Amino acid sequence: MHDVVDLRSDTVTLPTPAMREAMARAEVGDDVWQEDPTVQRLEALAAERTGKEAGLFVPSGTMGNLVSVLSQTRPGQEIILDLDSHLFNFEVASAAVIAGVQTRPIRTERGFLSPAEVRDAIRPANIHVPPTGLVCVENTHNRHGGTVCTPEEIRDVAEVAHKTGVPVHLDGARIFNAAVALKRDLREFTAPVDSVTFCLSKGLGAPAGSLVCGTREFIGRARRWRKMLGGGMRQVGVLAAAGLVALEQMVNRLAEDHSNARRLAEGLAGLPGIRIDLARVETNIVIFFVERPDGAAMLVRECAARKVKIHRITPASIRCVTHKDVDSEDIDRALEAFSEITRNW
Ligand code: TLP
Repeated sequence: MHDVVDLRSDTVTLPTPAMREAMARAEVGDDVWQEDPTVQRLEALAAERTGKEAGLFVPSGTMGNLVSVLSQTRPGQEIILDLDSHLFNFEVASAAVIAGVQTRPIRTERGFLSPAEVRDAIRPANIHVPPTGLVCVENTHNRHGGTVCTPEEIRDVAEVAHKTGVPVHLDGARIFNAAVALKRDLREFTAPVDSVTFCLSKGLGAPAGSLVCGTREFIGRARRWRKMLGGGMRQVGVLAAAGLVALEQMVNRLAEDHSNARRLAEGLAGLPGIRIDLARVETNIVIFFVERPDGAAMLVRECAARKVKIHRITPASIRCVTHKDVDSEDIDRALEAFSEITRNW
């Protein structure tokens, strides 16, 4: 039970005592000179977990995606992604501004492009058009409510892209949620793709940091781009130490967040003026619609007055994200607040 129930995002998670302990004891060195042993351990562990040759520690998921796009494409190319993807919507147009690529967003049902959609979107060799440089997949999918793409679906999409020589990047900010939800090995999700970013600072609870993984050659390029973007940090083993604890101790417990999300969603489904598709609640994200004019803003306000924080993502919809700092009593409190507010409207 917590004083404030913060369901705005899993990015609000606080480091665990084991993380703080590990951070205090971390052996460090200058990571730009590749002399930080803790960062090297984290990068090696990330590479092993994703089944890739090498890993690179970056400050954020946003930088992880950007260095991946920069390392996989050339300016003037086009990247194919889902219309609601994080990369297209919430990374400040970095792919366009910094990588100089054109984005080709495709509207999808659950956040995942089908092999046929990818095939149709890949550009033919023609003097008028930008060559396709990359296909991006986001798993789990944030704006579609934490939906999960299976390893087979990723494989089929990658097969189409690879046939025309186009690499695939996985924005796996929450890929561990996907692996835990489907009870599959992480490597099954990452094997078909050429590069992957995953985050330590969301459900896994570390204070900061993401990893980019891929071939040694790709990571070499990504390391240079990271430096250019100002992401070369020095004694950053203090952060990597928390990341190691995140990978070693915090993955399996994500199942708890998924069951809390399910309970929250089922409770919401019974309330007047709330519309929710329970079939979409597959991991730790719950998106629902408020069928009252100005209802979403009002719900955010009224919940805040009851010490429950939620996030309005459109004028009519709300996102709640469960995480390690929300327990089942907190879910009950949030549901009580929702039920009290909706009873009176
Ligand atoms: N998502 C954040 C916000 O930026 C919306 C959140 O609260 O969910 N990929 C995906 C799928 C993400 O959800 C996020 C963060 C990122 C990349 C970027 O990671 P950071 O915040 O570390 O730059």
